[in-house]
Amino acid sequence: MCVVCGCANKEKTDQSASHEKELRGQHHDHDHFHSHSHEHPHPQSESHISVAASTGDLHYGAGAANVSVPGMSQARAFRLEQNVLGENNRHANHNRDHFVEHGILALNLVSSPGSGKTTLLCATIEALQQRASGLPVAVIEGDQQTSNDADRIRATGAPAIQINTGKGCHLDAQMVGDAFSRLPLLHHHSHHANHSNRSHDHHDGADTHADHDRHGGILFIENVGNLVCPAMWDLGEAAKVVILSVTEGEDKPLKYPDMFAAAQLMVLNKIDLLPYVQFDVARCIAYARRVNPRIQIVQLSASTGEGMVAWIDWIMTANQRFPGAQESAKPPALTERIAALEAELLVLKARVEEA
Ligand SMILES: Nc1nc2c(ncn2[C@@H]2O[C@H](COP(=O)(O)OP(=O)(O)OP(=O)(O)O)[C@@H](O)[C@H]2O)c(=O)[nH]1
Ligand SMILES: [Zn+2]
Ligand SMILES: [Zn+2]
Repeated sequence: MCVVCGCANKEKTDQSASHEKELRGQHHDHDHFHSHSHEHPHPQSESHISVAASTGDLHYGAGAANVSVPGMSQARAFRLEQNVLGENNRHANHNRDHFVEHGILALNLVSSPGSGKTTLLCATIEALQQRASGLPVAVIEGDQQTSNDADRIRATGAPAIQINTGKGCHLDAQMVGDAFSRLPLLHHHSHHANHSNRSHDHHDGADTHADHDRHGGILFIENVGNLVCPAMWDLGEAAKVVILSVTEGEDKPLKYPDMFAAAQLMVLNKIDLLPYVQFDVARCIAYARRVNPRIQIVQLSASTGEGMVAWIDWIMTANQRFPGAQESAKPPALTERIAALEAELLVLKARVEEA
């Protein structure tokens, strides 16, 4: 939860700093087992923390904000999160409109670090080149540091833009919009120059999407490896795909429910390792469905290629499942054929009018 991680915005940092100052002024003594003067508030006195009577287990997500921030009230944490996410959602809606206008299917790949997102993307791009050669595919790569993953993607021939988030633990919609405007293959405009200007608004009437090329394509967004925060950030994608590898344990959907609840598809990766690890596939699927009864599941190995066909099928038919991305994933041959038929129709109409 990013209000806590400190990646939310400057207001948060400033507020936290001032709260910390206030707290530092509140030295107080008390008489339980460590009776020294100290600087932290009593957890037990906070109404948003629930304590299990039998074990003493602490649950910090029991308040209105579902999260505890040192020095910040539940109401304030809740408000702050609403402000930050509200701003993000405005950018996300803009991205979504933009993707739809370009006929692009955008998929947001989320997982813990090392589940195999980049390996899967490289294998996916190669498989798509076989299945639908000519279908534009591009990647936005998110990591805290390095451009290693974008370099791996570019080696496949697909264009990629790396976003380094610094201390940030997730991609946000504005970052994705900025990166998308720099992706040449998916983003042909007759007004490219304007895209360097953040305040440029596609929807201000004078500058509509009418001059965009609607050639379709797929945009993969590899989020920062983090099974928690990216769940709450809408990037304008058609769907979130959560990747879980069999080395991580089958209980992850229950432990990190937000991510599995937000995803339309769970890719269970590294199934080539099943003989060597203790991992109950059926139980994992049951847990995922408990959190999200509608989640779809594909089992595969990005390394060996086993199960990849089902994943590619899912991508190629995704346009039917996500309204607004109808043009996406449509093979270019089909798009060209439709354009040719429309041109023929125009000629026929003109002839009829002449007669
Ligand atoms: N055995 C096996 N190893 C895999 C598979 N997919 C990925 N790996 C390995 O898992 C490790 C991590 O893979 P990456 O593709 O870098 O994972 P990632 O999710 O992109 O990692 P981050 O970007 O750091 O979050 C690498 O050593 C891969 O070779 C698979 O299907 N089977
Ligand atoms: Zn975070
Ligand atoms: Zn990666």
